[in-house]
Parts: sequence; C-alpha cells; structure tokens
Amino acid sequence: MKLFTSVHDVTDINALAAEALQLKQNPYAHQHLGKNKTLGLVFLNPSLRTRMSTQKAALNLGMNVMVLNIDKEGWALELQDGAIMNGGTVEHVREAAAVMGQYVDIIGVRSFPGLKDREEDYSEAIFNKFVQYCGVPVVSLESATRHPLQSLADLVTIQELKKTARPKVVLAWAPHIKALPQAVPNSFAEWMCKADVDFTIAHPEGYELNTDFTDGATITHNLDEALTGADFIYVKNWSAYEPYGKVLPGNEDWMLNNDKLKITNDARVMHCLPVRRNLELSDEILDGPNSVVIHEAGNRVWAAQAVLKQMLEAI
Ligand code: SN0
Repeated sequence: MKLFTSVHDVTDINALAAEALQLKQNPYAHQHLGKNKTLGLVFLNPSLRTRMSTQKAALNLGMNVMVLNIDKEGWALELQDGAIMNGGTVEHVREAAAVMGQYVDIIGVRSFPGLKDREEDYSEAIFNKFVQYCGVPVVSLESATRHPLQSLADLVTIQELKKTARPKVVLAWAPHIKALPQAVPNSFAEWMCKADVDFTIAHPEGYELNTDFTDGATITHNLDEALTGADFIYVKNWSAYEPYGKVLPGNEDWMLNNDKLKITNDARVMHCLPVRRNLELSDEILDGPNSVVIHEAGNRVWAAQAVLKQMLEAI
C-alpha cells in the first residue's frame, strides 16, 4: 500500500481488519519491517487518539517517529498555488512537503476542512498537495472529507464485538453547538457500505451526507425506527452538506440516552471521540455498560499498525 486516504485504497477490508486483530494478539512480531524507517506525523489541527495511536503503532513495528504540529511549530504555511507571499505566510506547502519527504519514509497528514468552500474541501486540495509534493507514501490522519484510520478501527471493533454474522449498524446523528466536519460520518458510511453489515443512517432533515459516501445504506429521519433491533450505534455529529458547513436549529432530542437504548438489541454504543458529554451523548450512556468508546479508541493502534505494516512491506 502506497497511499491510505479512503476505503478505495484497500483491496480487501475484511483481510485488513483481520490483520489488525492479529497484530493485537502479537504486536511486536514485525519489528524488522520498521528498523531504520521513520514515520513523520504532520498536524495542521489538534489530535489526541490519532497522534498517540499512530505513534504507538509505528513504535510496535520498530519505526522511529517524528511529530510536527505544523500549525503551531512550523513556519506559517502557504497552501494556495500561485500566491504572492507578501503577507503572513512564510513557506509554501510545495517546499515544506518536499523537504519532509527527504527526512522520513512515510508521512501522515491531518488537515481538517475549512467548512466554508465545499468544492475546495471536497477536492481535498490541501491533503493532495502533501501527496503530490512529499514523494513518499502518505497516510491520512483525517482529511477534509474522510478519516480512514478511524473507520478501519471502527470496522475492527465491530468485527471483534459482534454477536451475529451480519449485525445491524446505525450511524446516528447527534446534536452539537459547533459546525463539525462530515469526514468521520462520510468515512464510516463508505466503510460500512462495503462491510458485511446491515447499515442504516439516521439524521434529522437537512443533514443528508454526500451520496458518494452512502450508496447502499438505508437512510431515515426517524431515529426510533433506525434504532429498533440495532446491534451497534455509531453516534456522531456533523454539519450540513447543504447549506454547507451550517448547524441547523433544533434537534436537541437526538441525543442518545438509556430510554432510547431499550428498543435496540442491547446495542454497543460507539463514538470516535472527543465527545461532548450531555450534548452529543449522555453521561448514563458513556458511563454505562453499553459504551465501547474506550475499547474502540484502543483499537486505533491495531488499525494504524495494519496500515503501516502494509506500507512498510511496499517500500
Ligand atoms: C473532529 C471531527 O471531525 O468531528 C475530530 C474527530 C476525530 N471533532 C472535532 O473537531 C470536535 C470539536 C469540538 O469542539 O467538539
């Protein structure tokens, strides 16, 4: 694997998830692969799980890791082609990415959407510039429209915890006060549409996702209908795709609580984190027996390790 930006970069998602679960059993078996290889992690936005789990995955594989919070510690980065750089930006991404490619063997990049210009965000302009100019394999640490390491960890978690061959999985929109990216739900949807699950998306009217990511899913505006018989509930807020990046008024009653859990098949509750308690998800769910959010976050290591292993094998 030379590029990991979406489900389309993976030939067999079940095999990749199985590999992640094997690595969980035997984390240090492949240290020869990473010997004298360096991973660079470049952040244009905050991170906790992605940073620590990807770093741990690389260390398990015997790699060295360098982390650059380029938004805070690098030179102010220019991202526009053709810019006359007589303002605040100091270094163009063309040089920055190319130089980083001289120092590391694989680069991970995190770059959130601006949520202002839909076309620019959905063209993945910033992420693709890193891919174009760094000259080494690139793994997405969440780009404008996708978060594939999260989605792989979510698939791993579902495969690991499912009690039936084809579980019912529900992506359930949740309230938030801020406009959040569509990256996590887009990505989760495109992975679930390819997975061996019965997949439903529930959201209030106005929160339709781009259909490129949801082909094959059942989509409903009725949360109760979606939750009936669910085995997994994936809770996530996202802002509207149309009007782009907006928070629509109302819908506070979409927050999941124990009452709503009763109509499920004792569903496991997932969330990519960070989660705002008692806004997106109630304390009673997060502190209750059905929450698997910490377990899910733990699986981020094995997902990242499976991807890095396949990249190291291809170098
Ligand atoms: C990001 C998102 O894409 O939703 C990262 C998730 C892995 N989440 C946030 O930006 C949360 C910000 C907030 O203020 O709650």
